[in-house]
Amino acid sequence: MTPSLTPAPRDGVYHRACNLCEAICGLRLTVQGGQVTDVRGDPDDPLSRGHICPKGAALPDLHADPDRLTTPLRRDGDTWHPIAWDEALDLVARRLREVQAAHGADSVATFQGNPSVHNSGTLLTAGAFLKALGTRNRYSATSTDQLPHHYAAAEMFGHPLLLPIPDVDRTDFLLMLGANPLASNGSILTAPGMRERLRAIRERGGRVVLLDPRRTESAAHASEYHPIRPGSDALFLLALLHVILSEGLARPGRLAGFTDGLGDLPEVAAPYTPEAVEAATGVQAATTRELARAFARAPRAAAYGRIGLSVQAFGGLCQWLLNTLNLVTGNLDREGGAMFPRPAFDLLTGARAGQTHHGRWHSRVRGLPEFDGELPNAALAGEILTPGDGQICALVTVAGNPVLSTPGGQDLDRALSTLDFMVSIDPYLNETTRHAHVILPPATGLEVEHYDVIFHHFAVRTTARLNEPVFPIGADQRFDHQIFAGLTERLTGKRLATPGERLDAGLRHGPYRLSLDEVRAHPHGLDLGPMTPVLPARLLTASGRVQALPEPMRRDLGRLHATLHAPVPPLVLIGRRQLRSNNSWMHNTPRLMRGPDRCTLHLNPADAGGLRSGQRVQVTSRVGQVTVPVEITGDVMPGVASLPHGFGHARRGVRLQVAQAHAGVSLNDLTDPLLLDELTGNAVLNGTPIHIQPAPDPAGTAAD
Ligand SMILES: Nc1nc2c(c(=O)[nH]1)N[C@H]1C(S)=C(S)[C@@H](COP(=O)(O)OP(=O)(O)OC[C@H]3O[C@@H](n4cnc5c(=O)[nH]c(N)nc54)[C@H](O)[C@@H]3O)O[C@H]1N2
Ligand SMILES: Nc1nc2c(c(=O)[nH]1)N[C@H]1C(S)=C(S)[C@@H](COP(=O)(O)OP(=O)(O)OC[C@H]3O[C@@H](n4cnc5c(=O)[nH]c(N)nc54)[C@H](O)[C@@H]3O)O[C@H]1N2
Ligand code: SF4
Ligand SMILES: [Mo]
Repeated sequence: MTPSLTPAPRDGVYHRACNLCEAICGLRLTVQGGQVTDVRGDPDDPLSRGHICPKGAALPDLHADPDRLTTPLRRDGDTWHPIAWDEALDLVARRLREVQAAHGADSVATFQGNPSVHNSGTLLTAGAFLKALGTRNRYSATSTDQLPHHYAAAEMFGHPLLLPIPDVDRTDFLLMLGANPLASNGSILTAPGMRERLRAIRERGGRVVLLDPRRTESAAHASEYHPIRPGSDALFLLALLHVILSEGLARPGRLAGFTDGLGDLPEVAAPYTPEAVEAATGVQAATTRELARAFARAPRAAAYGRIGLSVQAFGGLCQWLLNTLNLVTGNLDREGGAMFPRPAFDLLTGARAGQTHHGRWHSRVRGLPEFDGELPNAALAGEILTPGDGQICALVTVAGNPVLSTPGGQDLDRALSTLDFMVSIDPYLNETTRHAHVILPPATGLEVEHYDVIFHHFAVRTTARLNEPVFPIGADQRFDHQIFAGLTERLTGKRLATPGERLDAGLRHGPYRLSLDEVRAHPHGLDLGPMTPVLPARLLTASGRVQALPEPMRRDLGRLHATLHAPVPPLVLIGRRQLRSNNSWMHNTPRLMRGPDRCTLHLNPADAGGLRSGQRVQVTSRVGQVTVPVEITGDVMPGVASLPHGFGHARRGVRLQVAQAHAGVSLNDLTDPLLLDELTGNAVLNGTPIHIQPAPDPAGTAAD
């Protein structure tokens, strides 16, 4: 079916931020003859200062994409029929209520994916709809991403969003683990143009140290790079802490006046000498010792770790330890250290101590605890497939593609085909939404008015920017917020506040007492200055004090200690983000897919056996098997292989022509849903034990 043509934009120059990733770069778009003829970085954006990446330039392509859906679709067997919006919303509300009436409120599950935080309309309205459903089966990308950051923040500072952000523009020492901002453009670190920001640290005499199992694109812009064994970072961080504490290098300064638990840290770190962790981490003891001393002595230093430290078995401990390193060296809440942004729309306005909960309920099958109202998404397939009271019979997905993005994706793929009802609010017919009975496709990208509610909370500089739409929408299109308002009204009879009303109220009550109109009047963004210290006033712990050694972390150390002498699997698999990719989507954009296929397995020469680059290999894990071309490279350390996530588009019924031509395989057909960071419930997506063998020769001439 051909999508309806969306109306052409007016000619002119538009300024708005790219909403594809956390860098939120200001863009300058020129429209001539109804076409976007030029996209470049906006040099007047006070945060991004002209930065742009290839994805930002490809943003207008979404609108020309013939596979993008604009009208609701209803599935009848394998056939999709367009239906009218009112009919679609009525049908969805009725079916969800029917399932809940028959099987209970929790029989409907919800999954919210990554772009729902990149669209303020979705962010500010989806919650009310999900709440109206009243289900405890809520899932989101959080538990395959940054749950350990939130967990550590809640335990130490009292709120999941009190996330310390490395003040990269003023630091003298950036210690970075498991992050690749040159490919990802930064995460829980909104600092567009990290290449220049890293160069500036080096040019002012500072030091950038990177630890990663792979010599990444970011390694080239660091002062030094050290390989580290996947999943061993908590041991390494404890060894740093041990050196700092045992050599009298700790100087928490002002923070000591409102921090509990500092006195217990030396004993906790005692077993983890650099020598004791050397074998497990692969980092030489002398290196660890030198790094600890230099970090502690640097005038201003920040320790930062992202996905690589989060989607692993000790994610919660890693994020606690990073915060603790910053804390004991006096770098927390200090310029050039790790600081807490205070954005103009501040989600902490009105927050009270003790509101975050953990373990109030548990998943039915595996007994996994909720965190802040959500269950680990590694549990979702099992909850659908396991019969009994409380089984999930219906699913709502919002801006997510969990078949490709969650561990053991092929189980979920199978599970989704058994549901009584599924609805996806998503502009594409992809690996997940193909299982839906109804797809409600929202307007997206440059069509949407957007304010970055979330990412200003992670930004190295406080700015505020309202992004006006470039493309008008057609009469048959709807925004996410209209879809959620329509569904909520049908379920509750209540009208939802519009995103504009919510934004205006939030800005007025925020720390700068702005209004939406004031922000709108600054099309390049309003500059509100650098981060400033906010503790102890911003703390939301019950005690009103920082907790340096939360009890759940102390307890979890036993689990970590057991790994010190555990056998190391011969080969483990990690992920690989790529600049021209965006999780599981944007693979349908021809200009981003040019060049050789990128879904390849990187393997160190020491692990290659007789394999040659280009040869196809079977990769097998406990849960699955895929066949991919191999690339032999010294960039991954021995014993580690790497494969990008978000591919695997060859599934039947998917409507993504370009992506299907570069289908690749899904990394998450290999990741194991049984492996979790037991402390937080986050999925373990890196460090998966695998073995490889040459793929059988298609011509049948292979030895076996
Ligand atoms: N093995 C492995 N797995 C991973 C990761 C990894 O590093 N390794 N990374 C994890 C991380 S960090 C994340 S965040 C997740 C991401 O995984 P998901 O949260 O599942 O998100 P995406 O794969 O980005 O899929 C986004 C979906 O949103 C739709 N969409 C785009 N724009 C809009 C919009 O404006 N409105 C609506 N309603 N829908 C929209 C797209 O069509 C697409 O279907 O993957 C995780 N999975
Ligand atoms: N181009 C592009 N940009 C993106 C995305 C995308 O898909 N494409 N996704 C966006 C999203 S949703 C997110 S959450 C961010 C993520 O942002 P980042 O975390 O910066 O992204 P990654 O490139 O996955 O970096 C993680 C690094 O951890 C390393 N690693 C893996 N296992 C371990 C380990 O056990 N220990 C250590 N020390 N390192 C390890 C990997 O080799 C990798 O280099 O990126 C965002 N930006
Ligand atoms: S870095 Fe991120 S926000 Fe900036 S242009 Fe690229 S995708 Fe968009
Ligand atoms: Mo993410």
